[in-house]
Amino acid sequence: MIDRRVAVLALLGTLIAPATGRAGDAGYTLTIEDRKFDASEIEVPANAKFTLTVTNRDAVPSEFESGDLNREKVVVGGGTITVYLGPLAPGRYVFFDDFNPQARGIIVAK
Ligand SMILES: [Cu+2]
Repeated sequence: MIDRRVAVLALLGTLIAPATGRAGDAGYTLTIEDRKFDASEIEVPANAKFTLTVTNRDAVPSEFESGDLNREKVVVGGGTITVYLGPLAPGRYVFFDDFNPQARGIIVAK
């Protein structure tokens, strides 16, 4: 019963996703390794939606956080998250790992 529900939800997810307009959005990747962001600076087009895929190669959890972007999302050790962002006005948007705040990076929208 539960399995069937999960299957239906998964199917709905694949059907609904393209309708949101996300499918054609540009995608960027960010890796957390040795408790640092790679890359620490990402350039994106201003005024356009995009996705940011964050993979944590460390064993300890991280939290992708940005007051500038109004986002906060845990990335478990070995895990990957997708963050939906934009459209952003031209500018610089700082992000950091809230579990290790020395790890910082910036998104530059141009
Ligand atoms: Cu936080």
